[in-house]
Amino acid sequence: MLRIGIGGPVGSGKTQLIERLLPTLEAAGISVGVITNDLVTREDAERVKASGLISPERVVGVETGACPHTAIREDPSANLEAIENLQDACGPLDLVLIESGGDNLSATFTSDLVDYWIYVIDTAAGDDIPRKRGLGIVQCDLLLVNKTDLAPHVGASLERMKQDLAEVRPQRPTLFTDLRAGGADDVFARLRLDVLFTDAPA
Ligand SMILES: Nc1nc2c(ncn2[C@@H]2O[C@H](COP(=O)(O)OP(=O)(O)O)[C@@H](O)[C@H]2O)c(=O)[nH]1
Ligand SMILES: [Mg+2]
Repeated sequence: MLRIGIGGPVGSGKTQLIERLLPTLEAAGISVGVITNDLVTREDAERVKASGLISPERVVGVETGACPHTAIREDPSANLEAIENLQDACGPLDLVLIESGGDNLSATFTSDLVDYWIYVIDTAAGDDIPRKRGLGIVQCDLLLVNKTDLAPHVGASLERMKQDLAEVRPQRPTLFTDLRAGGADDVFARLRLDVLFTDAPA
């Protein structure tokens, strides 16, 4: 079973990414579980459960308490337990998506918890974000710059972000997405290339 982490600041589009990926994963015959981390609620889990995109029993919400990054880095035990429970209840699973509670730009996932991780930022947070070289942006396996549709409205230059990211993470992939209007086909294509070896058509 493959474990993919999804991190990034609050509101960047992490849950939206999951909602966009689920139909594509299902169409590809990939058996999926979802774990969300929220500070003191299970908001995101409830939202995904209610989406109709996945059987509700395949979605688990973890309450992380004070520091969201602790649950994905220093002490992932609550998430590891949630994965085990999901596997017992709904397995065998091919893939578990683990959404981190939104946190600062330095949040990273431990390899004890995930095999691969995606970091999501958005253009509305400013086009100088890549240059700040947060650990999430520099170290993630796949970076998404989401909300490209908002860039013109907030004066963010996608060109500048592209150039900065080529410098900040020269060897690693970045995708620009509009997850509200568009699907996540290019994200799925990238995952297929990097970690999901399926026979699904491109
Ligand atoms: N305009 C626009 N809004 C988006 C996009 N992706 C997500 N959103 C919206 O941004 C808000 C936060 O998204 P969400 O997935 O909940 O963020 P999370 O906190 O990272 O999980 C929601 O209202 C989404 O509908 C996008 O590409 N463009
Ligand atoms: Mg969320």
